[in-house]
Amino acid sequence: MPEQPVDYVERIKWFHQARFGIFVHWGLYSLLERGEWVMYRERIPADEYAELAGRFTGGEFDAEKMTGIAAGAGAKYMVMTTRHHDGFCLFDSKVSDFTSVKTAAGRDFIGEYVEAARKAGLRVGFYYSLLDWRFPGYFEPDKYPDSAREMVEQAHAQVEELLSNYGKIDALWYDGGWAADGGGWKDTSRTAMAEFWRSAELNHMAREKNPSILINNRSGLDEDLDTPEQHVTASEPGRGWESCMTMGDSCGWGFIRNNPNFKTVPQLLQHLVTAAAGEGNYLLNIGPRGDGRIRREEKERLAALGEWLGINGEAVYGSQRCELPGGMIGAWTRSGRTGYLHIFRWPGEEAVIPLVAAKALSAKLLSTGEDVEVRQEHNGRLVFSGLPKEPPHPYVNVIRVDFAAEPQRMVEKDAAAWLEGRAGDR
Ligand code: JFZ
Repeated sequence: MPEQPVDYVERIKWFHQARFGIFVHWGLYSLLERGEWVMYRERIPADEYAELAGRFTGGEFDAEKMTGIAAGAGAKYMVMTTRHHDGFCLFDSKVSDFTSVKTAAGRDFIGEYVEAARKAGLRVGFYYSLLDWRFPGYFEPDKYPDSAREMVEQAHAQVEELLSNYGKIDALWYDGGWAADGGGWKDTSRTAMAEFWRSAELNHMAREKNPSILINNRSGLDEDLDTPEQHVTASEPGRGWESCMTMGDSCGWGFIRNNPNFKTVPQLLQHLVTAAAGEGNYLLNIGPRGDGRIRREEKERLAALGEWLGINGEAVYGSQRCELPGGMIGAWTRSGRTGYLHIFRWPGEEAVIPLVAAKALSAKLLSTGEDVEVRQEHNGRLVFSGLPKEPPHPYVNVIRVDFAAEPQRMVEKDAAAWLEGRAGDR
């Protein structure tokens, strides 16, 4: 008898604890160094593209190194492309020969990834593209209905393989459920998407195989997780969400040779903190080279994030929403009665947050470990004083504040009361 699906609140606990994951886009396209859409974007014929498999040996792909880099960054899970829109599988499949196991590499990279991730204490996610560009039926389903049907059947078979052959997988990250540009799909709604892929059936099977799995919203059904892409936007409270992002320009998740616009460490940290402040997760992408090596720009940034999380992790992992305003200087996260003020723009010796309707008992600057003087003035103004003139940590500094009650934002009696110093009741 199949196990019963596990209650949502229970299933999603680890995800809320985690807050930070590493996404990996790697495949044949990585060899061409022009992003993961290169086959379609450049209209490379299927046979010509398939020749790349003869060169894809992954000689430098080292799953333990990769998962070590992720764990060192302070990430708690990973999501790796098991196959992207080109249809090339990094796992062993009975229903396809277009895999790394049956071509030059002769390796099951997904198996290696799963084992290494578990060893490193990371949760394991699978990215799986429903669509496969090699099928004419994807682009012209009316003209090639058999091909379209085959493609859908292949997806069902492969998701089943992925959830059968690698033990317990924590997250299933669908992608590519959408209708092709200019293709034969008359109806581009999410309902039509879910009908085309038979997603209800597919996800039912997934949950039978693995009752605690988290499934994202990209098969046309909402399932467990929203997936804002390249921006950090919170879903409504109670709903799981995860913002995925590239470190470089948005055009490429797979390796791009010269990618000059890498985000800075403070930018990445602000995204992570903004996600944590909205009770969501940050899934930050890396795109290894064709041979599997991870580029220096990514390693350096991930190491810096890990260093920061080593000091400030308690303000991020398992974070809750906090009502308090961040003012000009940053954003708040919370854990019960403890508030964490993440300072993005260091104000100097004094920092002020207005409209705080809870008594602050004590405060501490996490980057130095020093206690911070804190007092409360009219209009709920919380004033931290005696701070260092210059930011002690170059990126983001966190002040932890222990409050006597859950830190709530003062409700203003009327919009002008603050002028008299009587914004709220406290
Ligand atoms: C998809 C892929 O096409 C892309 O290659 C990458 O894997 C990314 C993570 O996901 O791209 C998308 C998917 C969804 C949107 C935009 C790009 N969207 O919802 O706006």
